[in-house]
Parts: sequence; C-alpha cells; structure tokens
Amino acid sequence: MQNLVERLLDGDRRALARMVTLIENDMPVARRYLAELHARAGNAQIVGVTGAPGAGKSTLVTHLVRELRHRERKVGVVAVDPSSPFTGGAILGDRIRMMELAGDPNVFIRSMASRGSVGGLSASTRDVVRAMDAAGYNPIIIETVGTGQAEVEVMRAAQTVLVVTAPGMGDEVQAIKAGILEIADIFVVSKADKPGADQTVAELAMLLSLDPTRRQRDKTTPAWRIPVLKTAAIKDQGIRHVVDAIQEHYAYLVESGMLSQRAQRQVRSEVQALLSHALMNALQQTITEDEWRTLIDDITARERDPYSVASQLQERIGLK
Ligand SMILES: Nc1nc2c(ncn2[C@@H]2O[C@H](COP(=O)(O)OP(=O)(O)O)[C@@H](O)[C@H]2O)c(=O)[nH]1
Ligand SMILES: [Mg+2]
Repeated sequence: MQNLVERLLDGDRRALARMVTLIENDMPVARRYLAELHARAGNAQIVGVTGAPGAGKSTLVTHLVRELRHRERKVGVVAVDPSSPFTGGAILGDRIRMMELAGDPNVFIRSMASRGSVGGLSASTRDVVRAMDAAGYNPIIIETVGTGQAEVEVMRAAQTVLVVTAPGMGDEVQAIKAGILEIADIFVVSKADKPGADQTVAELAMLLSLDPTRRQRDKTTPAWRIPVLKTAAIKDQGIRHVVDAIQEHYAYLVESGMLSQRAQRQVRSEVQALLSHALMNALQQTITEDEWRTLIDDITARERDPYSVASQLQERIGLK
C-alpha cells in the first residue's frame, strides 16, 4: 500500500480528506506529512473571501467555484466557521449549497471549526491549504467572517483578498474600523439585484480614493488599482468579472514581484509562530499551575521580581 503522502500527491481525495482530519485533530504525524508536502506545494493561488455575516460570501464562493470549473480549474474551498454557536443555521445553509458542488471530483470543500486560539486556527487553515495545494487544487478559496482578529489572521495566508459587502449593510465604516480596507485587493458588492448597490459601489470607490495606505509606496512597484465589482449571484451576474479580477491580481503579483515578497513574509511569520508555539509548550511542561500561583503570589507581594522569575524560567527551558 502506498503511503498517505504519495496517495495525496496522486490526487486521491480520500487521502486528502484523511490528511485534513489529521491536521484538524492536531495529530503529531500531520507535521511529518506536511513537511514532505511542502516541497510539492506553492502552485496554488490562495484567495481569501471575507465580509460580515450575511454579506453573501458563501453564495459568491459557490458561483465562483462554478465559473472556475467552466475554466477547467480544480478548486479547493476552506470555509472557516465562526465559533459562535448562534450562526449554526447559517453554516448548515452554506453546507447544503456547497454540497451541490461536492459531487464534482475536481472540487474539494472543507469546513473548519474555529476551536482553540487565534494562532491555532490560522495555523491549521494554512496547513489544510498546503495539503490542498500539494494535491493540485488551484485556486484555493478561504471563506471567513471578517470580524475578529482570528479571521484577519487567517486572511494573511491569502495572496488575493476579496472583501464582500451588500447594499445597505453599513459595512463600509465597519470595514475601516476592522482594518479590512488594508487587506482588500478586490471589493465585491453583492446582491446588486437589490436597491442601493450603485451607491455602495460609489461609497467604496470614494473611500479607496481617500485611503492614504493605498498610495503607492515606492515608484518601482506598479500599483494595483483595487476594483469595486458588483455581483448578483442570484441572477448569475458579474461572476465572470470577479474571476477575471482574481486572475489579473495573480498576474499582477507575479509581475510586480509581490508574490515572492508576500511568500517570504509568510514563511517568516510561520516559522516564528511554530517556534513561539513550541516555546510556550515547553514552558507549560516545565511549570505546574501550583508553581505559577506561588510565583504570581510572590511577585504580587513584592517578595520576588518578574525579571528574575522570567530569567529563571528561561534557564529551565534551556534558553540560557
Ligand atoms: N437578493 C440576493 N440575495 C443574495 C445574493 N447573494 C446571497 N443572497 C442571500 O443573502 C443571504 C446570505 O448569503 P450567504 O451567502 O449565506 O452570506 P454569508 O453569510 O456572507 O456567507 C442568503 O439568504 C442568500 O440567499 C444575491 O446576489 N442577491
Ligand atoms: Mg457563509
């Protein structure tokens, strides 16, 4: 029998599904497999889709996948579920819609629960993307609700970020607050069959023209003009333009050298994250909860100081 890595690289969907489960359950063997897969990944365009709940992300993603299939692409989708139990119904709706596509052997869809820490979610999402990438899916679309720190973190793994907003949601101001404007490469105004879509497009275009962070930073890099596109998924309108823009953005990233710049930034932050995770683990294993309490009490009572305590702990985990 071939091993899991070989089967995954051969395009065996069950091997990929197994791999994703190993990642989600944080199994130590997953790391070993991922280490082997790394050399074979790096071909996929990773597209993030974010926006408020109800903005129309899942509907858009479903239509994007269909259009990409018409263009004979093999498409991966990772839907990051918000941890809130109140959105359970919406997720079920998403799943049903996405299931229409799930029968297609060239579409691979997985939902990820956002259990655990901010870092944990972005790490496991990145690992799942790496596995799909090595299995030959391209592009890979990540859908997340654009509200919290965790989601913004997840979006950093993407090369192209779509921010979805619907008319009359008042998202524009929210978007600025959440720092979403900074990470957007393409804006999509969904539900253009509803009134107010043109006004939302105009407002966004206005905001973009005002945003100083969007001004060209250095003259050697050509600027990317963030398009504001309208879609009416229900009428299947505007979808092709969005897919065109996604492909144009990738060409832009390659030509401007931004793709390798972004990749290098991501590698640095990934290695740093793995390292700090390992250090925190080492610390946790070396010190019990009782000992923590004693230390904290001593420092609070000013019998000891935080510097020498930290220094002593560093010594214990072999950092000194
Ligand atoms: N009228 C209209 N409704 C839409 C459109 N796209 C999505 N919706 C509806 O908006 C609601 C939320 O859509 P969904 O894709 O689940 O949003 P998400 O929470 O951002 O993933 C659903 O009831 C969709 O049917 C559209 O283009 N036009
Ligand atoms: Mg959704």
